[in-house]
Amino acid sequence: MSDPKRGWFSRLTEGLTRSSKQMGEQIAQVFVAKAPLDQAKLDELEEMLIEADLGPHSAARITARFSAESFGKNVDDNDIREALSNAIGEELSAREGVFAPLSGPKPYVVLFIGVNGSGKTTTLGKIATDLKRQGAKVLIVAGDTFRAAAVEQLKVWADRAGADFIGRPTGSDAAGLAFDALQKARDEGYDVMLVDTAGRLQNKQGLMDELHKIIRVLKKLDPEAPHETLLVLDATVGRNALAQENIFGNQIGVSGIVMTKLDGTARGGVLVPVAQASDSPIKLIGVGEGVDDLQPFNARAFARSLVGLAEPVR
Ligand SMILES: Nc1nc2c(ncn2[C@@H]2O[C@H](COP(=O)(O)OP(=O)(O)O)[C@@H](O)[C@H]2O)c(=O)[nH]1
Ligand SMILES: [Mg+2]
Repeated sequence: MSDPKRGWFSRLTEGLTRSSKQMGEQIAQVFVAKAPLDQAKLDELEEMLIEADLGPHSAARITARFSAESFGKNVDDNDIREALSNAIGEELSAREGVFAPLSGPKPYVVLFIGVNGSGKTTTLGKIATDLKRQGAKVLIVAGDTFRAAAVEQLKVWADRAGADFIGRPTGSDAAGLAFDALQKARDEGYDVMLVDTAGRLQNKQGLMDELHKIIRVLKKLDPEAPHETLLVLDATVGRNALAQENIFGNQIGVSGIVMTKLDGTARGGVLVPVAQASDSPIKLIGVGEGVDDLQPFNARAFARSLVGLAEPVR
């Protein structure tokens, strides 16, 4: 469980420890002694970034940025990490997005999509809790009608958050539920409506069809809805996250990405190629299972954590 006294940055850093420790050791090896920063070393750096799941394109660009950094005479391990984190941070800074449901129209409809186990329900629960703390009127919609356990799990989150909840028996039509929920949210003046969805149906096309149908019926009531479609990706699946981004991004359309489980993986580097490949920015990151373990994505902080540097100075 999360300890609120510990900052999210330390949770992120600890989570990425395996990535950053590995990277740290490799950095030390590559840049050992004070030999000049030659092409061979840059090639090794690029290779190391690829091994850390950053992907060939991002690795090449980051290496190019890194090589443009200037180094003093007595370069040490820390200087190298600083330079590398700068290069990664610059690469990602344009990929930061803001999730601000209370600044938009009401009811602000947020759709959570992604494969089973990626963290949709948990992320929705964390967001609901945060919005309730801010005094918002929140409606949670149990759009994963495929599995009974999914509805139960979401209800627990709703109760804990103090948010209102609308669900139907297993096997009910998710789009019909979403339509009725939006009607209710409008009639009753909700600020935000959070819609959970299934991550798997009988087959992939079935799932895509269902998501399209949910979006279609929401638009009947509000052409702007959903105001946000958050794709939830699990960092621990490594480069599979890229394939998922590709499928959901192309077939459904995504307005922001949430990357979860950065607290427990050596594969957090995959956030970089996902951010590069996606048309939509990274908005939030999950750094644990607890309510407070969801944070706005900060490129610089992420980059520092990835290379094993201490908390950024604010
Ligand atoms: N460590 C960790 N676990 C997470 C995070 N987000 C979700 N989980 C866990 O991942 C599992 C699947 O999450 P769930 O929300 O049910 O995924 P869904 O199938 O997409 O709805 C659950 O055990 C969650 O507690 C995270 O950021 N960190
Ligand atoms: Mg779920």
